[in-house]
Amino acid sequence: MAKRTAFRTCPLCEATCGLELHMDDDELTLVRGDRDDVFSRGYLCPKGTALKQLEADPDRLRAPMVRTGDSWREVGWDEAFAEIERGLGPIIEASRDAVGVYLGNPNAHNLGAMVMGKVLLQALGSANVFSASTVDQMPKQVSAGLMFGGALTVPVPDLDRCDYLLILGANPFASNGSLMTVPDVPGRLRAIRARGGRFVVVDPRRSKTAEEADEHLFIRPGTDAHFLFGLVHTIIREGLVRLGAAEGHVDGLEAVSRLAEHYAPEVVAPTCGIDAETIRRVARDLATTERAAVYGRIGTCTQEFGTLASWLVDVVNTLAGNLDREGGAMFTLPATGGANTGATKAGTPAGVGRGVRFGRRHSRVRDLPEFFGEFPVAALAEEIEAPGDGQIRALITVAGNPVLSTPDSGALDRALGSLDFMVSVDIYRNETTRHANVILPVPGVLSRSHYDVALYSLAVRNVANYSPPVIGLKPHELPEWEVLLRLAGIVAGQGSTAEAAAVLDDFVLTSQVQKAVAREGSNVEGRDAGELFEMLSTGGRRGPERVLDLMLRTGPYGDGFGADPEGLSLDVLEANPHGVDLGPLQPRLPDVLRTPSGKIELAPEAIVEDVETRLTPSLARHANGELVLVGRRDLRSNNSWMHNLEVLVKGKPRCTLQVHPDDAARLGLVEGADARVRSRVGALEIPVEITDGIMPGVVSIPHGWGHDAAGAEMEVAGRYAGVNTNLLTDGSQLDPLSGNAVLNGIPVTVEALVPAGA
Ligand SMILES: Nc1nc2c(c(=O)[nH]1)N[C@H]1C(S)=C(S)[C@@H](COP(=O)(O)OP(=O)(O)OC[C@H]3O[C@@H](n4cnc5c(=O)[nH]c(N)nc54)[C@H](O)[C@@H]3O)O[C@H]1N2
Ligand SMILES: Nc1nc2c(c(=O)[nH]1)N[C@H]1C(S)=C(S)[C@@H](COP(=O)(O)OP(=O)(O)OC[C@H]3O[C@@H](n4cnc5c(=O)[nH]c(N)nc54)[C@H](O)[C@@H]3O)O[C@H]1N2
Ligand code: SF4
Ligand SMILES: [Mo]
Repeated sequence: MAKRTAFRTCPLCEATCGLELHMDDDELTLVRGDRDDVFSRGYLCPKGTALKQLEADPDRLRAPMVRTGDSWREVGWDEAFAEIERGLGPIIEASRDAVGVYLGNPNAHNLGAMVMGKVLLQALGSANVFSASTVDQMPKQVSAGLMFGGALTVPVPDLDRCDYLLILGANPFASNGSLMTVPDVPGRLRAIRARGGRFVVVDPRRSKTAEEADEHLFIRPGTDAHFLFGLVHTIIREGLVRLGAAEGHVDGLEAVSRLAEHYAPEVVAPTCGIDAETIRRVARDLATTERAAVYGRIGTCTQEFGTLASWLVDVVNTLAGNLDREGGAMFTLPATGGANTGATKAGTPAGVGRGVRFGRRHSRVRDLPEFFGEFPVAALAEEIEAPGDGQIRALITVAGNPVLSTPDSGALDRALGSLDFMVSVDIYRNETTRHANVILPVPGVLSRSHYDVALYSLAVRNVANYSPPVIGLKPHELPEWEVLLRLAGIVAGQGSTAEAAAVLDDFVLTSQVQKAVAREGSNVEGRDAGELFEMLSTGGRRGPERVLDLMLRTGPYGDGFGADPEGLSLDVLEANPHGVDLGPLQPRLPDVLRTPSGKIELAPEAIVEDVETRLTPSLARHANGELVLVGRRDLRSNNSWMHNLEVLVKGKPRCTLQVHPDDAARLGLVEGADARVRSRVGALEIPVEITDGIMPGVVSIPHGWGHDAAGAEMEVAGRYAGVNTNLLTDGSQLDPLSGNAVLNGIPVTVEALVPAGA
């Protein structure tokens, strides 16, 4: 076989770039951007090329590992599963809630986990489910759920047709975009300017995206909701409300007007640090530019008013007539169906659905409500540590590193050390998985298939692209989805054999088939479920592929699309290795809605209450000289887990404390020297980087660092350890509407460790 070229979608971030992989037998020798990819057209970033080093990384786990005390040994799968049955068995027997689960970010980029991961949760039946969502996008899911009726009914900016984009709390030049699936963000943002449009960035830091923008507005951390309300106030006061496509589909406009009265630009300006005239100008630009959109991301979510800011982004989009309009903020129609397809029950008017409900359960210690089936991860440590009925005594982590990624992680680190049993499905022994009793490794990127089930529902074009595995599994490897099914077999009491996993695999397909057959207008509606099951099973497909094939066939393009009368299926995608373009985003109102009223709920009750009880009173807060901490991302990072690749971490240190020159002078901080940073919950020491690219009164530390934990085995990361900023973030600070952690705007004090001039 020797030399060959293969194509696949990069699974490392939300941008879904097509990669051209040069292979020599099973060895990856070169990574390039796939110029024929229908979506990315050859774009890639340094992480994409680092796939080569990731595949070859000697520290990546290749066999299951079992820990005894401080020592680890490699074992076979049978022994690893037997150890897990021994460890989890008695704990489950006492209480299912005693086994917690934490799902990390890479699950969202993993076909096997997306399709099969749920079975593990169902089989376990524990209330104690946590994920990275509550240190990330939960506020957006809550606001979208309340406004539009679905957790993934999130409008995305129609980037390629937009002429004015207001970006808050996002740095897509570094992150490559999030809740906005789009390869080559830099090129597409520059294209807005090239066609005479503009983009404006609101951020307490002058990020790379801000540098490239037409205008950058420094904003005091945590005050996006105030600023956005200032826009709403102006749009209403100046008679600029145009509902456009949303006309006739909106409830709650009056309530919003009433709330907005308190937020005149002059009133919010001293709170958010953006002057009143600028607020008016931005509001007018948004309302009068034909094709305009507001987009907010991590800085607007992981903060004190996360849900309110996320909600207001879409309120502004709606009032300015930019919702569901070309070049505005639009809804997707993903090929795998499910969310956003607009298929309703027979006899239900378009847009009417069940909506969302929260708080069906509450966490044991802090009584925090559940959102979309999970508890805030900020509550994980206390649920492990506080004794009593329902205490978590065992934990399963899948693709997560909460010891670095969740607030007050010093407390979580200690809590994990006190568990009776822990299992991690992961590719490294890192800060989190070092606490596990058993680590189950999964095969590398090249030996798994890929399809972005989650991310295509947020893509700025409707696309579908399937990547088969590039190399085969080695004899001792199990695909990740099968590892998850075998774990599910164990917690279901059916054992961890391949046969038990196969039964669960069939079960997943059967339930999906039954749902499709029962769904109005699903194009297999009313068909014989058994026949359909047989049809999908021919050709030897199993596992996630088989389910994906069903999703595509019964999805909105399954009946035919464009010039293709056959319709989408996995066969079609296999024949199109560069992907299938399903066209630009289309108007979706009202079909996309799922609210009980069938309307866009502009003023949901919970949101109105939060505005009245927390946001409006906070208008009295002005800058008081206190320093606050925010985060940032670097192009060459991926949260906590790609720091073991020398090509990405070498060069000038990236884990630094950014400080404005005025603050540095006042505090006696010296470039390159260490400073001590303290918050209510912790302290750390970190080198200072003085830059006028950050607002006075604000300091910044990136997350995902701090790789000096004893017992982790990531040699390169250990040499570039950095410090863990989540030692400073405070687990008691949550956005109450979503349970999301507050990771930006943390009050801190900073002192020089080596006094200036010493
Ligand atoms: N202060 C602060 N904290 C933050 C953030 C912030 O902006 N500021 N951002 C937050 C955000 S947005 C996120 S998403 C979270 C991320 O939080 P987490 O998901 O907890 O952390 P990651 O660093 O993504 O860790 C991913 C884990 O998955 C493993 N892994 C990688 N690939 C695979 C795979 O294919 N299969 C399996 N089974 N494991 C794999 C890695 O080894 C690593 O252990 O961090 C959050 N934390
Ligand atoms: N290279 C790289 N790419 C990534 C990741 C990574 O770790 N590295 N992580 C991926 C993940 S999991 C996610 S969720 C996405 C996140 O994608 P983005 O949301 O684009 O994340 P950041 O690059 O951290 O940009 C957030 C910006 O918010 C600003 N900010 C902080 N607080 C506030 C505030 O209160 N208000 C406003 N307006 N701004 C504020 C910060 O200064 C920062 O510039 O990136 C993804 N892509
Ligand atoms: S931008 Fe994201 S998807 Fe594209 S190559 Fe980089 S890491 Fe991969
Ligand atoms: Mo994230």
